[in-house]
Amino acid sequence: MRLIPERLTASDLNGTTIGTVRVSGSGTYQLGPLSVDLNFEHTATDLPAWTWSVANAGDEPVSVWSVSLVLGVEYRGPLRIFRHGYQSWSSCDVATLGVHRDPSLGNTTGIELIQGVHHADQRNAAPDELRSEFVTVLADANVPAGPLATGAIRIGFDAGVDHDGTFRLRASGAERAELRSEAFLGGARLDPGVRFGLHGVSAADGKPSTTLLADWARRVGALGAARTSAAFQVGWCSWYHYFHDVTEADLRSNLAASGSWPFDVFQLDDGFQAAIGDWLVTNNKFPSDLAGLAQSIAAEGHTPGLWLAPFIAAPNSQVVADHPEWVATTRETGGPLPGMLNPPWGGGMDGLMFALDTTHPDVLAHLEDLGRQVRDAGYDYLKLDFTFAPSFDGAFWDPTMTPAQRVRAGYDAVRRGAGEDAFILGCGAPLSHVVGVVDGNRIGSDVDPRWHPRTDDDDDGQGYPETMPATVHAFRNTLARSFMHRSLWLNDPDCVMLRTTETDLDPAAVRTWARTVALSGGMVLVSDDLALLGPDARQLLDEVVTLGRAVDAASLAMQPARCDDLLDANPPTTLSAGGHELVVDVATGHGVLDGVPQ
Ligand code: 9PG
Repeated sequence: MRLIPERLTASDLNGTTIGTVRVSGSGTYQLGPLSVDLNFEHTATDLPAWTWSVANAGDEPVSVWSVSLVLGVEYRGPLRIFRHGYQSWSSCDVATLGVHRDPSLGNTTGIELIQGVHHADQRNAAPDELRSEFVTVLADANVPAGPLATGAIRIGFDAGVDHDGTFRLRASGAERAELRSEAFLGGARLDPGVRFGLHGVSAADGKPSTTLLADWARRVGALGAARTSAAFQVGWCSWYHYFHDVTEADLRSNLAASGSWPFDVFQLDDGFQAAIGDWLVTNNKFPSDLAGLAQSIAAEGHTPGLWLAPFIAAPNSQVVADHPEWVATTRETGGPLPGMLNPPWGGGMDGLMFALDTTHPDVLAHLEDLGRQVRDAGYDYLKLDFTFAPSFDGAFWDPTMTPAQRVRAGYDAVRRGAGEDAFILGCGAPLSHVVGVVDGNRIGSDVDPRWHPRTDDDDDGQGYPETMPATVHAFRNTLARSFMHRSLWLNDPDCVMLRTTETDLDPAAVRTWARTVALSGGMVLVSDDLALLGPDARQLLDEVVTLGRAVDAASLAMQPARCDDLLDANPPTTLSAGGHELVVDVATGHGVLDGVPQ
């Protein structure tokens, strides 16, 4: 396979091409009013690596949608691409050019924001196009199956805090394709005379795919000052047993039973708040206030943890009533910009939430204050959820900021308030935006007390069935993103559920998922009513923690878990770490660890 730089192209907010120019090495290229400085780095291979920037050399502001370097791809078919998902819940898989299609084309609801949840660019992909966010791997017929196979090419952006990086692959002829390396600015306004630094891109080959990805993550983590040194996390989370219905009595009964369990963090999830957006006031299921709950958790010797969705707010929340100007607006009507639809939240518009404008100084001050207040209330562990919301296309107070900068500004504000020593867990987080600000990050969709999605729980024509709550979906991403652990953050594969009653997971699938979490080296949070757990569950957790700690230590020593069939199976089946190997039958959720059926 070969990658050959061919041309630069840029488009504006309307999707109109600003300019396209052939590329012949490093230099300055004019694309209409835009001037792109492109510098190829000399590498040991003949694979491209470059740094670049874009400036507005004209007299008028330009709203830049994207700037791309298009690479020609010469390959022997079929051509596979590792599609890396945009945010925590977005699915990662392997697709074949000409066979699979982009999930945006399967969204028949007409609601573009659904695509915005799972891609940097919320507009439809082209019909023949496959895309991957932040990083990708290409493998052609010359790349055999197997853990030691080489020949694949990995290409990735160095960072994603100032703008997203998207790879788009499409056929261009017989055994010829184009790979567009797109710096996605999302319509950010570039004023005359302003230069915007774009994140560098580099390609590599010569090693197994999983090693190439681990090398990339280490580079990105080092460049982005990733927060990778937090302690191994073991804890409890209220969500996957109680969901929205959690009460203070539920929290307290589990707290009372937690003394003999090896939990540090004890995290209250969604369901305590007066409204989405009104985080400091508890609802009538929680007679105590936040500080009182934290005191009770700390009194049992645990670190209080709290869930927040700080960048969205319910239409009927106090925060929106007090500060309607804090809500981002749509470009079309100037009305409030939707940030999420989740019917159980209600909120005055049947679960439609508004996105806060994280470019507005007052919103950032509010987020900083929120971080400080929850910390002062006693919560040292914060799970920040649905944080993709400010990345949606809309009108924002500061139109020069990109979607990535809007999300990052929100995280940075919460971090300023919460302090350097708070543990911040990203969730629903665009992965590239949060390197260097989160300590942990959810890397897959929600588990559920079942292996497969509910049969009556299809995705209503949204086009993203692999992101529906189901343990198999969390399993898929845990394998696909195992290489990130301790390079970009601590991976949160999502909770283990140990109960064997009040669940549709059979006991073998319970054990398999628990062992998957262990072998990933990632965070271990239990999400059961502890009253349902007996000695078997406790023994399983102890084994998971022991194995998880060992894999985590190896990950810190730059030996993260590997998924050796990442490009060979969909979903992959095999996770290896610390001399152990888990092979899972994804149809049943039953696994074999080191030859022993679970
Ligand atoms: C709380 C939960 C838990 C969970 C998070 C997140 O409507 N939705 O599309 C939707 C997606 C994800 C989701 C909930 C709803 O889960 O991942 O751990 O904190 O929020 O609401």
